[in-house]
Amino acid sequence: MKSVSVVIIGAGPAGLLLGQLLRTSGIETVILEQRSPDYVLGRIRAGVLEQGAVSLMRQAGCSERMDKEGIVHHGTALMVDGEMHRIDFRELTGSSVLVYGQTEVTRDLMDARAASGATTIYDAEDVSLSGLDSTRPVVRYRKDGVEHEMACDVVAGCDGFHGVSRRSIPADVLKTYERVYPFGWLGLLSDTPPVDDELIYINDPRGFALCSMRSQTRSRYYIQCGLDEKIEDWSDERFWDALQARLPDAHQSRLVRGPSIEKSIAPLRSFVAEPMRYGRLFLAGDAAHIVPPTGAKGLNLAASDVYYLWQGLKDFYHHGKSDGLDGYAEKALARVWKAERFSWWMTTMLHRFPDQPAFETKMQKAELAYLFSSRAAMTALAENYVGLPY
Ligand code: FAS
Ligand code: PHB
Repeated sequence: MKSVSVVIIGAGPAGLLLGQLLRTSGIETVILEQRSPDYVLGRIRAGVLEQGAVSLMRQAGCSERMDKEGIVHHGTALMVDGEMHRIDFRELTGSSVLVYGQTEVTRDLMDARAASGATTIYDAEDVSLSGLDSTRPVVRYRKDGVEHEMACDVVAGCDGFHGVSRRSIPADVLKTYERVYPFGWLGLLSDTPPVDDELIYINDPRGFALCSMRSQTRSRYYIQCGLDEKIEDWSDERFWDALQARLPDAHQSRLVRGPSIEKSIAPLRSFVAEPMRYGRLFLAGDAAHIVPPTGAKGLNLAASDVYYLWQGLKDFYHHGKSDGLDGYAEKALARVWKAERFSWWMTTMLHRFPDQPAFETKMQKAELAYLFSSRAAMTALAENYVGLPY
């Protein structure tokens, strides 16, 4: 039976970043991905990197294009009742974020892995895990109709929310926590210039909106929509009209419309699975947790999970010590729950909930009024947004 040190399930950002970092530490991996490379690259998702994620891309040797094309943002704007309020990350925390799309992060990691000659098996079907409570788990999959199996020391479950890894933890061991929000985000990507130099989060009576970007010529927009909305009912023109109505007056005339490159509806949920480890299986990224994208934490949490797992595996293979792996779940979850809180808080504060009671609306307004009146409150938002320490 073929054997390898670490089998990584999933070639999204978590799996690819882990693979690259382990390679820098001389630890061999095989990645199994159920989809094709084009399919993985076709998913349009996150857009903002914390400094921790930026640093890991540099340590993985995959940062050349990111450092050249990424856009440093020293703040963001929140627009409430037509008034713009800037949160100055640099002044409040001395830090910043980098605007660089997840698609580009994934592409850079894919290219680096291909150049390294490490094995990534795309279109791997029916991946299954066994022996997770032994010291030599076995991973099985089918490729081009042929069944394969691999023995390994460790399985890294980086296969996202719908993957097989979390489902491989016995039901009587796994505990999940979830909140599903009564709305989604309708996102549009267009080759048009952004409406502002920084992101704008909008709390409008018609619903939330977000003006983001991928570059100076490519914009990413979101508007809050009902869970019953269907993408086929949203022409580009209908999207642009709905977005424009939610923009601050000064930005109305600056909105440049253009054909959508991508348009999709994403549901919003908060979700955490505990423990993030079962025997020799370690969950990382969306396989273990989901946040509503309002706080731009999803991709960044995958990065911090990967950092902790990389450190634990280095100790295991280089020094024969397992305390890094034994402490992985607790350490990762401590940061996950703080990001879950921040993402829930940003979502609750900036969205209009269907049939929102008047008291909740008053609470939202008081929360926002306090935020903009208090340096301490704005510093709290800023330090969570730029990323809490690993
Ligand atoms: P991913 O889901 O990216 O990757 C998992 C990989 O595993 C996939 O390629 C999948 O094909 C593969 N896989 C699944 N099951 C498998 C199996 N059985 N066998 C083999 N492979 C398997 N985050 C933000 O910060 N901002 C955003 O705006 C944002 N928008 C999002 C929109 C959507 C629709 C979604 C779903 C997520 C969004 N996120 C956003 C979060 C997102 O960026 C994730 O946090 C990020 O993709 C996490 O990366 P991974 O953990 O690698 O999971
Ligand atoms: C994005 O650019 O896709 C993006 C940015 C910030 C968020 C969510 C999404 O909070």
